[in-house]
Amino acid sequence: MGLENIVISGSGLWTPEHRITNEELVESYNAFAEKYNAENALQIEAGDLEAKPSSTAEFIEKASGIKSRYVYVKEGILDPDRMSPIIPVRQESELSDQAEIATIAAREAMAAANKSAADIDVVIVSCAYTQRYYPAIAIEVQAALGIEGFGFDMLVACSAATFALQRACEMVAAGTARSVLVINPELTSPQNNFRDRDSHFIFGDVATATIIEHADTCTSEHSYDVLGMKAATIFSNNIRSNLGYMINANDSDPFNEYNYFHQEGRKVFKEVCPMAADHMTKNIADAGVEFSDIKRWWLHQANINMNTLIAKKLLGRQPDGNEAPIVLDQYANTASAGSLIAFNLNHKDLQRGDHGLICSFGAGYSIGSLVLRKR
Ligand code: CO8
Repeated sequence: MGLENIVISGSGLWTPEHRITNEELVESYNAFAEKYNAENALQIEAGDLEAKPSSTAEFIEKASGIKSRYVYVKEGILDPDRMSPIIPVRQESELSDQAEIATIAAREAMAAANKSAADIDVVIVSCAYTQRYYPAIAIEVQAALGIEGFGFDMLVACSAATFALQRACEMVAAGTARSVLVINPELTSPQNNFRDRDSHFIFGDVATATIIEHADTCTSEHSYDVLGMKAATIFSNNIRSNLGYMINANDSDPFNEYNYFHQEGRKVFKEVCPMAADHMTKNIADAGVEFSDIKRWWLHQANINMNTLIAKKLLGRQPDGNEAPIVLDQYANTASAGSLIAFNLNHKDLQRGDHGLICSFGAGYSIGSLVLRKR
């Protein structure tokens, strides 16, 4: 099965209205740490407990490039006695939180692609976490948008978006769907451990959406031929969350650090950068595209130093201006959505025939990329 005439024809982005700066986050974490250390002074002194070290905004920006992040709900996150957003449980008759943000991004992507609900056959919701196991968030979104056909959820952490886009391309190429709506509602803040100095700054909330269809039906102003796609996974425990339905049977505390996102950041950095660079090089070559023809690199947005290193490995130099756009300074790490935010905000200026590449890398490990050409 070839990839001929499969296109990306629309992109949507939902950005939360609430924003938290590094300074705000550090102030609340440090207040929490001070209080914790005071309350546990005796045990810390006896060596039975470790004192919580303090965080700094300077470290965060230097180590990650992150200056601020958007969050679905800000209330509660900065309260040293709570350190998590306050998101009330919704009635089953109401649209769930994740379906709501997914729907907003989806509508924007559909408008960009000039598609109505009647044109779409499949909805894939693909992200790092879904807020429940069933019914699938995708089916709820499908109903909210009035789409017929079918929907399903997919979880591939940081590569959830690129992997789902590839499955969508295959469906359109196989003729089992006319258009596919892929949505990445990354609601990370409820799983972010704001009490952990090493990771409290990493994540932000966002939703992205993309339409994949056949070139024959495409009427979009900005569309892209998919020339090549690749996915790879290599098992690693270096980025892990153990939160899941076994907690009840394990008698495990759901707020235990083991159940939150945790990582060996240095190891991830060292192991993933060369894998991602090799992966992209191979995808570009297999797509029959000259490396030097890639005008835009929409890279995963986890860490600015990682992106600089990868770009240098690929280009042999620092990327120029908008060649490899960075959005993590404003959005932080948004799991699978990062490369698609970069795409959403930085694709309309490309000219017909220009090439670009979307690439994700992270937990799993998982790496996914698509080589594109503007139509
Ligand atoms: N403030 C001040 N100092 C700090 C802080 C802080 N907040 N945190 C750590 N330090 C200290 C450390 O204790 C250490 O001190 P010392 O040298 O005395 O031991 C020093 O600073 C350096 O620490 P690190 O070596 O840990 O710092 P790094 O330079 O490696 O930076 C990073 C840490 C930013 C985490 C970096 O390693 C990194 O970004 N690595 C790549 C990680 C990555 O890409 N991971 C992917 C994760 S995302 C993903 O896969 C999706 C998961 C699903 C979503 C989850 C949603 C919740």
